[in-house]
Amino acid sequence: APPSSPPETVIFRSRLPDIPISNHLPLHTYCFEKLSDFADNPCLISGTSGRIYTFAETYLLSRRTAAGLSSLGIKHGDVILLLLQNIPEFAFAFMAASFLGASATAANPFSTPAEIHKQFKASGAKLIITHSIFVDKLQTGTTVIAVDDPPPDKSCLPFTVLSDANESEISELISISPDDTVALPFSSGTTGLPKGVMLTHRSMITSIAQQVDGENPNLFLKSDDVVLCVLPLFHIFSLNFTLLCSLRSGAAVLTMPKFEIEAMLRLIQKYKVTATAVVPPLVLALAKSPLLESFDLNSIRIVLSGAAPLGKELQTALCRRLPHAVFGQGYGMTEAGPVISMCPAFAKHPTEAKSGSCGTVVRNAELKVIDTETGFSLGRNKSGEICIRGAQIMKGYLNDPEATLAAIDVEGWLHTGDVGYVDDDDEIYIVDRVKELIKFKGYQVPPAELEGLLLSHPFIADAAVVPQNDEVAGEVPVAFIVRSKDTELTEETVKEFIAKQVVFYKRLHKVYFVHAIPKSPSGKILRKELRSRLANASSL
Ligand code: 4UV
Repeated sequence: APPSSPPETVIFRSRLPDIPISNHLPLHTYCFEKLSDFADNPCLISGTSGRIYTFAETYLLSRRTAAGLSSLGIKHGDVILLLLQNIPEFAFAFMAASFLGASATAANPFSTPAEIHKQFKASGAKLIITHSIFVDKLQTGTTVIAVDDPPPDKSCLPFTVLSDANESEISELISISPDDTVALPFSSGTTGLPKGVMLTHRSMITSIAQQVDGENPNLFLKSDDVVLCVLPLFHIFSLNFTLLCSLRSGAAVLTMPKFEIEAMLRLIQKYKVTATAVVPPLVLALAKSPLLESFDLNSIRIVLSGAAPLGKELQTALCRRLPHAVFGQGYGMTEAGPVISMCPAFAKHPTEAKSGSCGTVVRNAELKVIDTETGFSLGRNKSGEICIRGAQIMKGYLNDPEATLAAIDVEGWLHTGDVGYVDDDDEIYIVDRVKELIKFKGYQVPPAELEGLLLSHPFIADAAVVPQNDEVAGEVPVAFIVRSKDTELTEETVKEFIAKQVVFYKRLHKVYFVHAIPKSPSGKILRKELRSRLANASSL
């Protein structure tokens, strides 16, 4: 054959066999399917108040919350916005939306009013659930429910309007299709602005089952596990692994509203935490903190790192400090449902995973690696763009068929924008990214959003934002800027201009003034060139 004809597609699969997955069910039915096995076990533990909700109580409160939402007019197909830190009410509200055939979109409560409003508008949300301290960030005219005592002068309702509702009033007539959206996280994907990612009942169940179902689950969680929920539930990693995989498995979830190392170690010791999801900066904090010596952390058996690349040295350093734990990585992407690969050493019958690998592709899914230039499929040990296919991936972007088509091709492959390879043992390694996305401590920073803000400044003629490597955050956003003719503009002014408008992790860390932004003939910013200028500091 001529050299240019496409080679046969090499498809990589899990080391584990496929399993039957009950993805015809609604998500809440699936998550509470084995309720009677552990009804009286702890399900949600509030790390702040110490209040414990059993599985039976969690189920009841989720249904009451659904009845309350329904009485406020929320119905099948509607969206509610959760602006919450990690607290048990997050779980009640999320499951409640599922009961109604509605969906939940969650945002970072530390976002600016403008950022929240954008997501509120784009998602078409009908109601917001938040903490009273964040009510001032919201525009009036929406139904707002505060989980704590609502401020007296504000027109918001207390959470009891939901949690005291009569669960028997949920309509029996709601018919939920597996293809209905149940979660609507926002992600910028491989390009552009944040978009609503439609994760359906089918996709979420598939993703959870790929991890915790079957005779030999890839991620073995048990009903006596206590899972620490310190990563924010508004991000898909924590929502999927910490909350939903635990609900399905009968494990308890210990919620912590914000990361603080000493408080976290105290909670791990007190509740004998057995599993936790972490991001690389948290691993760094744990590996370096002298406080670790003062606490008994021997209960921990699973530490799952994800959302950003984890250095081998860091992995080794933490392993040394937590000798009883299995430490491995998962690799995911919001649009992928989210889990793409998982450490096989977390399985009930574990197999080895090498340091630095992101594990093997999840079961009931297919993964391929393609040449970034030709799109041709690549074999083992060759780096290219990772693509994933299976029932777990998103239905598409909300109200954006064009972006959906660019993300998922006609054969059903989701193109991740991540560059990686699969080795001889089926283990996956991520080595680079061809997409625009910047990850600050695992948080998404979409360059297009910052570039849009920069271009709105009267003294800025052109701008590009790219990642710069950073020891603590992994990456930080930095800007290249072309000043408008005859204007004065300092680095500080630019940084402040952005800082006022965005959540803390999107702030610019450096501004480089240049004469022109390098672009392709079609006008695309040549980000690779800017990144290599950063790597080669003398060319700045
Ligand atoms: O869309 P997103 O913010 O989504 C995530 C989801 C991560 C995970 C990880 C393990 C799980 O078990 C799980 O449930 C969810 O981060 O960002 C997606 C991009 O983050 C980078 C990569 O560029 C993705 O496309 N990323 C995520 N995990 C890793 C990673 C990793 N382990 N190593 C390197 N990069």
